[in-house]
Amino acid sequence: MRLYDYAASANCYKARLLLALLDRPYERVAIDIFAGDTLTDAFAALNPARETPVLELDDGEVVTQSNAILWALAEGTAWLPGDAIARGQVVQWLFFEQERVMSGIGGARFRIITGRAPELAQRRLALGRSALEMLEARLAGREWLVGDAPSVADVANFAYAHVAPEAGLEIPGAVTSWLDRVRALPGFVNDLRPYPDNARPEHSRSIYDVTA
Ligand SMILES: N[C@@H](CCC(=O)N[C@@H](CS)C(=O)NCC(=O)O)C(=O)O
Repeated sequence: MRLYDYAASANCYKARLLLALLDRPYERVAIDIFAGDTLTDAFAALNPARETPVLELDDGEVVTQSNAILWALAEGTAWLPGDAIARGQVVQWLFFEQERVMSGIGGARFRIITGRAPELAQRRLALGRSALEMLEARLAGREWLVGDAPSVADVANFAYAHVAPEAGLEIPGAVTSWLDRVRALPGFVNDLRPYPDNARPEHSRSIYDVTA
């Protein structure tokens, strides 16, 4: 199993975190998304969206989209409940993560740290703030996002929620306690790297330099 992966991407960190929690061995293929590594024909053949992470199985099957990777890896483990409603709620929080946590917190943090698109960064920041408020409301009085055990819903949402202060966002109390519960899980790792210099627009060749 191979993970095409960028060390400073929290979408990629999600996959690395679940693999660590599951204690599953894998080969890590470093993709420098700001040095043009996703702009090659070879990478487009792997993922036409030119994004990391990409999981490639030993039989050649490929899964893209970080939360789809979490789902595929978690099937049959304690990280994905068996009950239909609980599974529906896990999907609910995976979509929430992409719509609000990644787009809001992650989108704002990326643009603020690397000095890109200030107006868009402010809109993303407002979305990120509302995401934290919604997480706070969900987590008040409960330990995990779904049911009474940790699941991939927690892994996915942890990835960008824990770096919210790097976008200038304050993490509220119930979310802080939940982040600490995730950090205390056996096998937990945090190998998310800071954005390097070549993430700044004047040095960068990535999909962000040809789109927004
Ligand atoms: N919805 C996708 C988003 C993936 C994504 O945005 N990946 C970024 C890194 S966080 C990327 O690889 N960008 C490629 C580039 O900038 O060239 C997912 O969850 O996997």
